[in-house]
Amino acid sequence: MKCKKCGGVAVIGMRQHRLALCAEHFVEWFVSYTQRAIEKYRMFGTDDQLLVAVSGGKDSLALWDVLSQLGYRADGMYIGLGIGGDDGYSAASQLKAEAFAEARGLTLHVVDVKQTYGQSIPELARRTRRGLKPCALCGLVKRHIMNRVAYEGGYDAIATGHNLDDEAAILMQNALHWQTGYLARQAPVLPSVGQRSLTEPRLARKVKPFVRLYERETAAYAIVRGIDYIYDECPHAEGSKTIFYKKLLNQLESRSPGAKLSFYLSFLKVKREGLLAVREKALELHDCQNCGQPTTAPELCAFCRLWEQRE
Ligand code: Q46
Ligand code: ZN
Ligand code: ZN
Repeated sequence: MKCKKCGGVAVIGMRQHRLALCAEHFVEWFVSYTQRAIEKYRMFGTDDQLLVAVSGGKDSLALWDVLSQLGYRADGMYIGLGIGGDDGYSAASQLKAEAFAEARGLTLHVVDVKQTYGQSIPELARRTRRGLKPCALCGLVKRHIMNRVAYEGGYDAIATGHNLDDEAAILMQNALHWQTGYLARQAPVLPSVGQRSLTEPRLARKVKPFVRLYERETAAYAIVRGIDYIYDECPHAEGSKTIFYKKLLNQLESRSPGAKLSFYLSFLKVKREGLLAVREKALELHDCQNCGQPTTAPELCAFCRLWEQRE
């Protein structure tokens, strides 16, 4: 396989783009493809201060690397979930995130859930009603903390490393059940919600600059760039529906290159054309009485209720 640009040895072939590239041209292409997505979906501009949600994995570290290369002002945020004990998954991924930031002189905010709120995610899950699975709480906790850090730090947007495989798997899950509410809200950019003033959104805008990139491409980018990331998945991800749908989509992709990309991009097109117009009820938002984040609940938000009911 030869690089389409220089004829050198290609390190990756991307059948959906009919494109094979050498290491140098792949990095160049990857960075500019991300920049084009940022512009196409009007994610943010050079004046915006970004907060990158960093897990220590390939996608989030690759994203932080690309945004820094493109000259955006991007700080990182790592949330210590306390999964796997002292030398388990969370501890190991934190080390990767910290080493990445330190080597590049970047700012990383670290919030440890147990130190801040008293219990790790697995402990909290064990103590809640019926012993919920950690994943049922983890998303809610991460969203809350990300919003808090973004709000307190005056960040304009939270950037996450979701790639096309993530988005296509979620889309498949939602489309199989025609969950129109979720489908209407699935997008490369989620606008901010509830503003204290025009410059201080209470729920920060969320952006996903890697939505058009396949997972194998973000992995290849991380490797070519020499990024040291955590290879292991969170142990609680094992057997998840998302992984199942990713495998299904990859089978489809191998029979029909480009199927994943077209599935997702066609969805966005159909949505733009109004086929999925859902009459959204105007959500009435209040400030949570405890933390102040906007919530549809009359008193406490779901996050604060979680910590109330744990005993
Ligand atoms: S980190 Fe949290 Fe994931 Fe682990 S506990 Fe589940 S939701 S699987 S992205
Ligand atoms: Zn080349
Ligand atoms: Zn609250």
